[in-house]
Amino acid sequence: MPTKFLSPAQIEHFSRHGFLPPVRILDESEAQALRAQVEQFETNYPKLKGQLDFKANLILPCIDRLSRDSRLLDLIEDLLGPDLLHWNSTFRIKEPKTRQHAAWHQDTAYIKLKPFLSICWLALSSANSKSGCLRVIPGSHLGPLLGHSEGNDPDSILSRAQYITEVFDQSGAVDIELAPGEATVINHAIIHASNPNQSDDRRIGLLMDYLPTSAVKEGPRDTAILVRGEDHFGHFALETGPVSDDPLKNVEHQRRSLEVITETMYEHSQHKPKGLS
Ligand SMILES: O=C(O)CCC(=O)C(=O)O
Repeated sequence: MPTKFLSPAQIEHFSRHGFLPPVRILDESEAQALRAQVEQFETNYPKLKGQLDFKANLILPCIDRLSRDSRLLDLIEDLLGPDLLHWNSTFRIKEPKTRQHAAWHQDTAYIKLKPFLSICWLALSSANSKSGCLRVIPGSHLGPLLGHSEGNDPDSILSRAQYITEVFDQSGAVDIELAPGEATVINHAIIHASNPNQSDDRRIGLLMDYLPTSAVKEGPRDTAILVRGEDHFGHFALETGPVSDDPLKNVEHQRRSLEVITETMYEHSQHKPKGLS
């Protein structure tokens, strides 16, 4: 089968190691323009920053458009096939010279989805060892799900301040350094983390979650957007993008999806999506 974006070697790397080596999705000026739009939102609506934590694509039309960008979808199609759902876009922002970080974890601890979620991690600023880029343990997506605990660390950028409670081999950890506009894709079972941002700039990552329409998620029916192809399964309730160009008008619409996520992902948790706080 001819591919649309990736070489067979890149696809093989993703299957074997659980992550894709850096690929360019946006050119640098597009990444800068997108960053400016996101920062304008933060300036205009400081109380709504939490809405970017889950389903940011339902709040910001620019993120909804990006999640449907044909460059991105060609890449994802090479990994997952032609019928694609976009489940969620999440911002992970670490301010300069802070202790904000993500402890080692596997997203499979809380996102019970088969076969797997492909998470595209797109850099909107420089993500490197100094600024605390994404770190992964190559091949760990093929290993077991390790024990996790939720925490309360205010410096954690993760939704539950979660961390792995078992000892595991970290010696093979790899930093995935990305320039603005570049991305990696990870399998959501991979062990990953990120260190504090020691640079002078913000580290802005946008995580976009994709799955094939055939994917099955445990628990009550969740929502997602059909971004390419057809859905012959109906496993997810199909939702539309933002209802308005005005982010304020989108908050109520987003709330309904966040309530579903609370039921499907936060059962027995002391946490809930920040957008509902
Ligand atoms: O962006 C990061 O540094 C890590 C984010 C992450 O691992 C997550 O949200 O699950």
